[in-house]
Amino acid sequence: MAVPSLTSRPSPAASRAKALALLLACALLPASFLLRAQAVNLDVSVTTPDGQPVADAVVVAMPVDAAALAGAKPHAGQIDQVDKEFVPKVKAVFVGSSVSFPNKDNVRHHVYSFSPAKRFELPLYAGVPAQAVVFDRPGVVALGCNIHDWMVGYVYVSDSPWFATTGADGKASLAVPARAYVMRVWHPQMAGEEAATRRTIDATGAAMTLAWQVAMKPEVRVRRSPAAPAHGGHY
Ligand SMILES: [Cu+2]
Repeated sequence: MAVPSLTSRPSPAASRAKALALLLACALLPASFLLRAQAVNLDVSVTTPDGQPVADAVVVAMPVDAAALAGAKPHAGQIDQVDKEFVPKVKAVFVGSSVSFPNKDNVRHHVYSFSPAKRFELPLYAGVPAQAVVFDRPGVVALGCNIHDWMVGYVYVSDSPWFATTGADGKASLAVPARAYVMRVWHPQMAGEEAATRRTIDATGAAMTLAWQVAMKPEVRVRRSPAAPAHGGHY
């Protein structure tokens, strides 16, 4: 009686099929992996029409195919109060994200917003408030402090998880999956509508450079109270 050998060689046809499968796997797998993992770096600059860099501008990349938003998760952000100012002054978060407002000053703050996208109030507090604020609707949320009228800040609640905020040099960089996007720019002092900055791009290759020129309104600021020196004082 013939006992099948454990080391029996596969038929030549099976060997060829195996080799072909291996070749295919080698050829196709890395390509599909790369396609999925490929990120396109968007290097954005925002300036005024006369070339001055615009800091604190929010740049949003909204996928044309809304299905690309599936699985995007909210995150946790933070806006400090330092020397009686909001730091950063403009904070962009993905919708549903929470933001904490730690008070790093030795005076108390009373942070609030009356903006339709999020009405909230953190009554007079020192240190870190117990509750972070969840920003559950897209839009701009203007922040104020009941004690220090000059304190102004903004939470930009983005409907896309792909966004960045420009630095002092007016530049921002976002890494986005390769696909088509409608880009847009927002700034608290911009003269025109955010919608007017919309631009459709097809993000391909390793990197793209994009530039916006945005006309700005002068910033209207409440003067810091002389009774409220930068350091010390009760309020
Ligand atoms: Cu304050």
